[in-house]
Amino acid sequence: MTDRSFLNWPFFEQRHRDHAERLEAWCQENLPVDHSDIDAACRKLVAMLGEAGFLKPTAVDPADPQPLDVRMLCITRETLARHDGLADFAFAMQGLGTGAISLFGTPEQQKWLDKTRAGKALSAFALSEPRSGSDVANMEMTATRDGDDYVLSGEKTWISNGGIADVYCVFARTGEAPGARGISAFIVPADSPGLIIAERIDVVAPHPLARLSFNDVRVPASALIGKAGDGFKLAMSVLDVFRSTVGAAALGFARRALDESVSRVRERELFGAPLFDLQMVQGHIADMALDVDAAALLIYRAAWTKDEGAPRVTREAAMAKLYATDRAQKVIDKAVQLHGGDGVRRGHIIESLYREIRALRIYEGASDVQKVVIARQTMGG
Ligand code: COS
Repeated sequence: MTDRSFLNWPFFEQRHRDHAERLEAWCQENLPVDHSDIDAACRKLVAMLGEAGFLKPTAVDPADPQPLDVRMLCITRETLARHDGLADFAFAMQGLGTGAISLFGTPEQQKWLDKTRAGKALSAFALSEPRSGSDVANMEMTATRDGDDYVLSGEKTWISNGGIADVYCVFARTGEAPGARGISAFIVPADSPGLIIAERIDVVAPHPLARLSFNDVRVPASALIGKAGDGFKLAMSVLDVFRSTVGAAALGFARRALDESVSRVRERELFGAPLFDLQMVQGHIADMALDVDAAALLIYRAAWTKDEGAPRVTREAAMAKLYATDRAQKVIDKAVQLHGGDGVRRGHIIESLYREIRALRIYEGASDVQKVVIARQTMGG
């Protein structure tokens, strides 16, 4: 049985605890889903989560726009990840893909949110390019003003939900200034002429992922999110919200690995006694439990700080993501060790956690970038 005592921490309000209960019960009944067709599984998960009302926290309600509840996002990701990594992915992309529209969209643009919150449209966040991942300010894709339109040309890659999304939030260079100050964000429907799925990318923990090619894709000027030239800050503001939630997903994977390991060392006998009787095994379990709790504290500190109205949580979110993803990797590696051969047996839960966790140290700001962010914030710059 997983430890859920953290829900009593003062970071939470009763609505978070109630939500966690409802979601846990739903997960036990509905997850995991069959992953044999990843695209179909993701579409199904979005529809199921939407129907059950669990996608509502991913975006603001256009009829009653309140700030995003980051604690709710984190609790949801942690819980889903503990049951099914693909369910967490499907949930997370509905939020990341629409984050810019939630935070900066006009009422007209926010009409997309009615669909994504209901699970009737899938969204994606298109920031990275073949030659600019960590160095966002160096992106090459262009959006050129042409009368009442913008024309987008270039490539985006590593785009989660690429190939199955209905709408993309795309960042491109509009040239107001060099570097970070000359980038803008656009809403691009997937069926826009000239938008091509150039390549589907297969990774160790499969999920829909693609390289996209924009061949003179024309969008109306009304597709611009926020002001022209503000795209970099807008992307960073979205990542400020969603980076803590990546940490929360890692926390869910780590908690599952810990839970499985606790059962394993209780049940498995070695040298005539339970595995847990070995002090070296007790050391592993202690390290894992400590890493899980410390990660949870950083994640829910960041989420609470944002929910309390802090305009930026760049430092807190970077710490939460860096620590939770790096430590979850270690927790899961220990779980593999404690499970012996089963830990690497294809299809075993620990084997799938081992594959799932790795990408989280790379996407939405690699661990190395988080260190740069934390160091700069600590130095006051
Ligand atoms: N919120 C709001 N504004 C922010 C911000 C944030 N979190 N972070 C930076 N800004 C602002 C800065 O204040 C600065 O504004 P001014 O020009 O008015 O001074 C501007 O944005 C540029 O910031 P900075 O100089 O720090 O930009 P850098 O090019 O040095 O970028 C890093 C710094 C590396 C931190 C940034 O590019 C980054 O986070 N990279 C990782 C991106 C990522 O997550 N990629 C994965 C894609 S999603 S899977």
